[in-house]
Amino acid sequence: MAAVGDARTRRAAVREGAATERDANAVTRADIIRHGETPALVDPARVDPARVDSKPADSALAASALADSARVDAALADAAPVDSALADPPLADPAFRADVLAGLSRRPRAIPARWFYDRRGSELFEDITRLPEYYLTRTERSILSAHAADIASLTGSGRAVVEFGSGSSAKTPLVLSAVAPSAYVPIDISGEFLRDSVAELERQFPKLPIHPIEGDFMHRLVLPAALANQPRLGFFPGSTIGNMNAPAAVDLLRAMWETLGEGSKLLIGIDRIKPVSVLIPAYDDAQGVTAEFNLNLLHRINRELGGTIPVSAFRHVARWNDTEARIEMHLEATRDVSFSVDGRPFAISKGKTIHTENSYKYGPRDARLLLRSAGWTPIGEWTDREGLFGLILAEARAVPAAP
Ligand code: SAH
Ligand code: AVI
Repeated sequence: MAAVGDARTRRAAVREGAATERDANAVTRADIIRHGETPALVDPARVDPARVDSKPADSALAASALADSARVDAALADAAPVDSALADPPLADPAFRADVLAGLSRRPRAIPARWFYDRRGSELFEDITRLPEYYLTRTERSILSAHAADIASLTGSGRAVVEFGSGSSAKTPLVLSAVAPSAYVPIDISGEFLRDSVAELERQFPKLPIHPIEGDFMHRLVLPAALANQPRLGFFPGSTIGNMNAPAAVDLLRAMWETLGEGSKLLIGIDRIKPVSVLIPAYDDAQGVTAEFNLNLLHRINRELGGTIPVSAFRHVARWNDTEARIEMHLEATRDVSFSVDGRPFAISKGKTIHTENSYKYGPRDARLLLRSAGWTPIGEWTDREGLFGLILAEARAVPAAP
């Protein structure tokens, strides 16, 4: 696992390199569009109120946009050495505060998994992807490498590639090299990490227009105007769709359909159901990296929301829920604990948990049905020799009337 110091040094180097090597065009390409900024990402006219129940209230969104703005301004002015920049207390996202306070107040306690991904969380996820037990990343990469030409023959070239939850964009070059895209739009909630990833991609693809978007892909998006009239290919790797329950997954896939438009294609990675003896170690590895990833959520709450959570009083738990076909991650109190978050008192008894993540697994037919439920017709499917992981190419078609 990379030490924090090493990662910081590497990222500082990436930033410095990007600053000195970018040409004027690259500087433009590296500018990140934030959720709610011009060009608007949320198109209120297209938001279906029936699907926004779990979204932040308007006031929270407005406050969130302000906090985002301040955070990114601070990041853009980031000429200071990385260590001193990190010494500044991070600004709290009001949506994070609202989700944590609500999640600790309800029973069972649960906090949405998207809040794992602050900078440290994104770095820890990268460490997870290199673990021997975490078969998902290397398997999906091997499928992509083996079938890039088949995929490209079905997608054709010249599409704008829009990646949802792009993270380090580590798998992206495999796709970009195969499909000769007209543009690339990475979307991620983890802004600093997104910036670093884009800087690396710019070096590898110096002529490719890149339009990064920092934001929550659960909200309806409007793509940058530069993509108007360009055919689109959505890319949603890593089985991130598995971190949503079925209704949320269908909502997201439908929103992607509408964002990308009829005739678009979607290349999506979906992890498959397999023996528990393989699944549990993937989410509870011997080195304890996944435990650190899970516990980082508590550190983040302490850092950003003035929390007083005694992190050492919690342990990482990964369990298979067979009825729901999902891995669950929890943080279990190992003793009775009391703490406050944002000035509000909480208590958790020994043995009780905070549910922090679901990772749903799908059989091949289930995965295709999930896509069809949202208007995506599968047109290609690839897997590895052991059938651990599925990669599906689907097309956005108008759904025919039922017989
Ligand atoms: N696509 C990469 C990373 C997967 S990790 C891969 O296949 O390895 C999941 C990524 O999705 C993280 O980078 C995280 O920051 C991002 N993410 C999670 N929830 C999100 C949300 N609601 N909106 C935008 N990005 C999100
Ligand atoms: C990003 N997502 C698909 C990962 C997963 O496998 O559910 C997140 C993760 N959680 C623990 N390990 C990895």
